[in-house]
Amino acid sequence: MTFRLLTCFSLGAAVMAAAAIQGKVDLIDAKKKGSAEGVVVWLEPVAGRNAPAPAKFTLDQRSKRFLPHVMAVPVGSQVDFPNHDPIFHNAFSNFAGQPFDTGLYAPGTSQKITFRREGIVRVFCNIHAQMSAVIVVVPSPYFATSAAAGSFRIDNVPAGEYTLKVFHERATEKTLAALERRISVTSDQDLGMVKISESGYLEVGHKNKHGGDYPPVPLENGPYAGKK
Ligand SMILES: [Cu+2]
Repeated sequence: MTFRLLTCFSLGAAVMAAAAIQGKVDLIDAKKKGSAEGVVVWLEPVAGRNAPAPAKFTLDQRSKRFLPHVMAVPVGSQVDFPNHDPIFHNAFSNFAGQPFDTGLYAPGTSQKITFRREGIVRVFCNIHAQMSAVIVVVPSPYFATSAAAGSFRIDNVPAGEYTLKVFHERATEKTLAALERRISVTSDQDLGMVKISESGYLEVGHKNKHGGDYPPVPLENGPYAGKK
């Protein structure tokens, strides 16, 4: 009997040690209603740090787009940027976060970058002004990216105290800072609706990697044309 009780207790503790934290983001005050996809939510332990468990990720270049547009990776992760188009592409960032530049690379080839610092990395292509992506480098293994309907779920979160943090591309830093809150994880938890205001967000253009303007017609038909 004692043995059985102990077994039950251990099992219960094991289940509680890996909780699922879920919720839904709701984008409000938007100038035009967009998809709720691509909001990154993560949990940072209040005391100490949990090793972020770096892994390999892929950010595709396809039809002159970066896919997915927003991606979260733990610190130390490697991101591959395969070029699936018949033209040259580039990937660079010169914003806060981690600056990098892959240089131009040919159709069917790939470049990879390892992100060693947490932060928001805004990624562009030096030839195509319309290509952009955001890599959110998080210092924690507990993160999720919202689906189109806004739902997110972070699995395998050990019991403990955490700070909940949120990144949304169309929210101001002030809005995002105000959304930070402390949560206690003891078992599976539904955070309910996380309302994120897009008020005050201004879309600003970006320069090419030299800090200059993009030419009105991409240079892809010139020296950067791929094999036809
Ligand atoms: Cu490009």
